[in-house]
Amino acid sequence: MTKPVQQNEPIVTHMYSADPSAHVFEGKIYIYPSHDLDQEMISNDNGDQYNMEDYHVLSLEEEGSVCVDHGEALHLKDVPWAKQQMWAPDAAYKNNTYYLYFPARDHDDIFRIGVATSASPSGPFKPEPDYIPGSFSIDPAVLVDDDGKAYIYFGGLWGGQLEKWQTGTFIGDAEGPDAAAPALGPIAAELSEDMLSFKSEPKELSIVDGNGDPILAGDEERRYFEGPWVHKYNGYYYLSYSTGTTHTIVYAISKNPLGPYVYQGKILTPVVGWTTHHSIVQFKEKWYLFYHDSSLSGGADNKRCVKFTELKYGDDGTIQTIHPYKDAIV
Ligand code: FUB
Repeated sequence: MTKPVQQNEPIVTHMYSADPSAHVFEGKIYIYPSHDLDQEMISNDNGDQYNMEDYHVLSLEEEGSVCVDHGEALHLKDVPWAKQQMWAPDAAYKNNTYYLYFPARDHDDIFRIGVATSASPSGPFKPEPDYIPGSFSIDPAVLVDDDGKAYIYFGGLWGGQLEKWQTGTFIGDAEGPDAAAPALGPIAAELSEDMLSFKSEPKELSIVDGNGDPILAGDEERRYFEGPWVHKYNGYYYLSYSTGTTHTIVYAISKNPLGPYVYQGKILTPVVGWTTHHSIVQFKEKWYLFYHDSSLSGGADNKRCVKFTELKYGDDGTIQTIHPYKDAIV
């Protein structure tokens, strides 16, 4: 890619990319996306169409620069425990090491979360031989807090199998809660010092409304679906996520990384395509939302493209809702 990238444009067009996790490492914005394959797949609620096999790391020197593809950073064939579907990853830096966290189905078709390490933010990453003990479901996101403690957030409904873990073990035919019951929340755990295992037992995060009442499973405009991301702003932890069936990125805040989180509002209105997935990062004086849509492929669910746009806060810490196509014809 040799063209400078502007806001709300695909950051790369030589391949399909999705699920961007953006971080500032070594003075640049590094983006850890999924790599959607250019193949026709039948779309279903199980997510079989997202049949990805590897990760490429991308980077931007700054807004308006050319996006660099650093090449393949990890491939399915090099991960002994993984069978298929390398979905949304994230990266973190600690102990002079870069860590890539990624979900995949194991040889029993159960989603687990693996970790791979590198001395460089662009990889290549060397996977641990087994998945993180006790891990399950999809969409890991890692926050290394100001005090050095690291937290991992994960979980996704439907193809992400979160419903199947409500008893603590995998029940293949388990359904989600009734519409009037509290929704399932994302799962969170503190990571060990070496970042390779859970220090604390993974626990479900509580997301409540302004009265302290849990968001209900039938409240599809606000309930958690997948794609958690936690960032800090003015001393608050902001948990943002996709609402799945209503295709919106929303957020909730807390004074504690492990919640409870109080629902606030919408960050991103629906994009072209079924899935919506994002990350939020500060670079120099600005905050950015990285997101994806399916505009590059003309709407194919499994062929998405990563974009970014500026994210702004109100004086009270609320995030201004972003309408990505406001002045554009898509
Ligand atoms: O890319 C595969 C899956 O689609 C991700 O894990 C979800 O967050 C959704 O974007």
